[in-house]
Amino acid sequence: MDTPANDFWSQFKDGWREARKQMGAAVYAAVNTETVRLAVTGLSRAGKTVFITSAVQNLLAMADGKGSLPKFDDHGISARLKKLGLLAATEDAPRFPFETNFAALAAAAPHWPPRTASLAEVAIKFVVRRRHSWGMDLLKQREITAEILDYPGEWLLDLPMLNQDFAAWSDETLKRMDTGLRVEPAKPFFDYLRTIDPDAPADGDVARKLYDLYLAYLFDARDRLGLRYLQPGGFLCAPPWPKTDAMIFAPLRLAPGRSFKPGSLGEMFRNRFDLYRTEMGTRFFDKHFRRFDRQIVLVDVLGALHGGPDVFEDTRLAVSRLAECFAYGGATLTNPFARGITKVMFAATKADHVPERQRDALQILLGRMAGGDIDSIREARVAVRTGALASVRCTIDDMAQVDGRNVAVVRGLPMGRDKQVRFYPGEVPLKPPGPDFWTGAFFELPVFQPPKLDASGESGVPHLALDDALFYLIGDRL
Ligand SMILES: Nc1nc2c(ncn2[C@@H]2O[C@H](COP(=O)(O)OP(=O)(O)OP(=O)(O)O)[C@@H](O)[C@H]2O)c(=O)[nH]1
Ligand SMILES: [Mg+2]
Repeated sequence: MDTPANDFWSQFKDGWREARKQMGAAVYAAVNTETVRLAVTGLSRAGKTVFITSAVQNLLAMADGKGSLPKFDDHGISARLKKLGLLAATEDAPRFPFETNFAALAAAAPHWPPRTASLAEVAIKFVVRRRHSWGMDLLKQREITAEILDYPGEWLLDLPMLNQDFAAWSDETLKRMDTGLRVEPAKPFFDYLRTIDPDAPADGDVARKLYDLYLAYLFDARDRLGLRYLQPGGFLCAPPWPKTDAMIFAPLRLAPGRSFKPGSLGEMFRNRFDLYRTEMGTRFFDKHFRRFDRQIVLVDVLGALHGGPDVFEDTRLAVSRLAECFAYGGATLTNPFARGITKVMFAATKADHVPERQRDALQILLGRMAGGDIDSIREARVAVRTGALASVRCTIDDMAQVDGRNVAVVRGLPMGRDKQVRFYPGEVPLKPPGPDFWTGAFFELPVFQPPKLDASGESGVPHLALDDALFYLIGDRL
């Protein structure tokens, strides 16, 4: 019979059951869930998007027992993996278009995913059986979420700008524009700049013309000459905020230590530069980069060798400036890498362009390009290593006769051709090369077609040492 006392008692029991359930869920979450955040860093065209696409597909295939990431099998991770899946987008960033990127690689006519135009994130949830559960149900399994961010490589080079004022940035930028390969595309900008007085009253038309000429130089240097150290990155690839007139500025020639007249062009550009830095700092680096605890810095070392001495030096400078940011992160207030990074890996990408013997050379060369910077990162007690990898292996190793000698080459299908060819890419130097190197044999670097993939993705994507990199970066958390 229902009495008020019985009623009270059953409500109390329901409430208690619900509270226990919630407490259990909270304890489970506290003990068994964690997140590892991996930043895939690299200049434009370094191979970030392809790396993430191949990593995700190979993790999915590994979870299906396809042995696509042997290092994870060797360390028993695949055997302990109970479930792996992609999570929906969060409100922080749009979801990485993994399915579309993979569909491009696995199409009947395989092609590469397009340049990245804005940021996107993919989160992968792993459910793994614990090694030891000490007989407790609560400790049987853990859930680890790996968050990976993709973004246009151009933005990355705004990082060194965060610590510079307008005068220092202008000075450095104009000096760089006045040397080597840059001189020629920068000429129209310099010709106009010479006619400008930074102290003259701000004039919208002059500002716009300077900006347009500077922008034309940036695009020409990137697209025709393959240069990479180009700032601000948000000029080459729209930044993550609505574009306004405040983004119209360019470097100016300034006498050291001099301040601008109020209302002058110089003052206007300085204010806009400061606003740009603040926006890039808060909307991209602070919001997205600060949260990362693992970093992989992808470097197209072969592309840099192929591009010649200026492109190589450009890449070396960029690697070194980025490495500085990891090493001295704690010292600078505005540094987005200041917090929490515990592991960094520098990896030379597209290693399938060279035969096996040369892949070690590629890794050594990259280590020497970063040089002392890697030591400083270590001194800052961050684990760091180098590697050479191909996210999508498009070639196989072969032999060919070059100048009457038998040499190791790679064989693959260049994009748009119908027959495979053998490629002898030249010798990868073990350290940043001197002038003699550049007068020698041309270092070839064709764009290979991705291999035919099974469109369901079940068997994963062939790669070189992608498992080493992923295992180093997140294996310990699994
Ligand atoms: N052969 C080969 N080519 C690769 C590999 N990874 C990348 N590439 C080539 O490099 C190009 C650039 O790769 P992406 O992953 O789009 O580069 P990204 O760093 O995302 O470039 P942005 O989006 O412009 O910043 C691809 O279109 C391929 O031509 C690889 O593992 N092997
Ligand atoms: Mg990309």
